[in-house]
Amino acid sequence: MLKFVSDSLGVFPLYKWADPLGKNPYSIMHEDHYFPWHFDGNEFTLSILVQKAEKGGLFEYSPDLRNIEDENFNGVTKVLRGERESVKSLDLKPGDLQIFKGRFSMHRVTKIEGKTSRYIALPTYVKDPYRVNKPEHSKQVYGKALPIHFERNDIQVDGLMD
Ligand SMILES: O=C(O)CCC(=O)C(=O)O
Ligand SMILES: [Fe+2]
Repeated sequence: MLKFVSDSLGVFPLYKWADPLGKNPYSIMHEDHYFPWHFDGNEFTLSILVQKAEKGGLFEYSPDLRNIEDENFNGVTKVLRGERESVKSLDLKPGDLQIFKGRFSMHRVTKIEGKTSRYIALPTYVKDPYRVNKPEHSKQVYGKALPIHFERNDIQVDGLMD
């Protein structure tokens, strides 16, 4: 899988993420759950949808909204205010496989409507085999931070805020 992702992206070397909470997550979203706009702590994520919501649960993203030279707060603000110009929306089918650059492309999952939960697998990949999420980021996404998140908090990543 690592070789497949590395070859697909043309990124060498590529590593599985060291973050114990973020390295191999899956997400289960029930009715009314949504995942708000965010950037990831890791560069790349592969996703495979396992079960689709009856309605909603769309993966939306703004491709390459920021890069390591430019946080593009202007562009981020526009998307957060609801401007749709740079936003793409994917109504994934079970079995669909994506590789996305979640550190640079702001993304979200829209609200799940109806009783069918959305299941998705989300293995994660990085350029730096050592670093992990910032403690605050880990708390927000996974509900807790572990000692490793504090121990590795000071590592300079790529200059982006989070
Ligand atoms: O569920 C998805 O499609 C995206 C999940 C996501 O953005 C994340 O886990 O950081
Ligand atoms: Fe994400």
